[in-house]
Amino acid sequence: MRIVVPAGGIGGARFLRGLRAALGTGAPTTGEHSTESTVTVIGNTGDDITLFGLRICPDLDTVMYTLGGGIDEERGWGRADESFTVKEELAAYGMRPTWFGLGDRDTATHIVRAQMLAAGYPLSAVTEALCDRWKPGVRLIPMTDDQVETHVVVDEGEGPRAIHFQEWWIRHRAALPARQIVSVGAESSTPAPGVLKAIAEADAVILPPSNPVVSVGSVLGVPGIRDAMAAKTVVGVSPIIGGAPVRGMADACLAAIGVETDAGAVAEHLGADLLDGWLVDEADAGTEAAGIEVRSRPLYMSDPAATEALARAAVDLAVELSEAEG
Ligand code: FO1
Repeated sequence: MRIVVPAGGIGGARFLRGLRAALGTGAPTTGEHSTESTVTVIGNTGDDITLFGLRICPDLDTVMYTLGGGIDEERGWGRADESFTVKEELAAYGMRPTWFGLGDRDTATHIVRAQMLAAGYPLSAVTEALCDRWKPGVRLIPMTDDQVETHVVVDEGEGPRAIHFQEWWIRHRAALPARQIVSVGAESSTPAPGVLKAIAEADAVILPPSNPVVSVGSVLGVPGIRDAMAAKTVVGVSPIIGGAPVRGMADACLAAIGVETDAGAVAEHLGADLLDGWLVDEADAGTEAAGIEVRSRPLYMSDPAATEALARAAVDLAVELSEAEG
């Protein structure tokens, strides 16, 4: 099977580990794809930020490290066995910002990326080069090679102002009410090379339990991607269980766009023209969303076996629905 997955950070990366196991693709050791199944990940780049002359791509790196075996499991982002000496030295020079967790090992990734971008390589080529080392066992393509950044409009009393998503997310823990979430540059961006082809050739598209606004939403916001996906069988996994996000602060993002933090409301937000199937947790059994086949099953990715079973269930539902569509 050829599966395409628009993915964001931690939840999406963990789901992809289960999907890779469920399909038996790309064992990271050999880096080879098994002949029968492939997974193409369309990575969110809206989280990207330029700091200290480095281009940092959190969601691309989280997928690459998680599937390549370099992730810090406890944090869910950045490298295992990490240190923060460069961060401390920058702070000693009075460099701003100090709120971003710039790891020493992670900095090597940012230097390679900054150097290749400066040499004129597009982000998709940089990502391919970085993945040559990590061998994630999936094909990882950024949603676009153009610069698209998620900025958040907040008002701390002196009137509305936009701050970068990372500042809102890390410095303010998304606690500053977001009046608007803007994907700066999205409207003039184009899908990266290979994105539309991968979608056209896919047997199914699976939306992982990533943030539906700033991760999956950002990918869908690149002109052309949502329409291409809507033409395929699409199954999503709810990132909301029992009215709360499983991890992260998707509720703060959903509030910003006026969508209720509810498994059914997120499915309806994504739209029946896009979604064919939607997996919700047993806590949300009975959820209905017009025009969408909703099924309930355990959604917590509590261990690798549970994650693989969840991914298998998503694939099975996609096969069932695509056969039903005929
Ligand atoms: N998330 C944090 O909560 N605190 C951090 O200091 C932090 C640093 C960081 C560095 C590199 C990287 O790839 C990700 C990092 N993240 C951090 C996660 C990042 O904010 C992601 O964009 C979110 O997890 C949303 O996907």
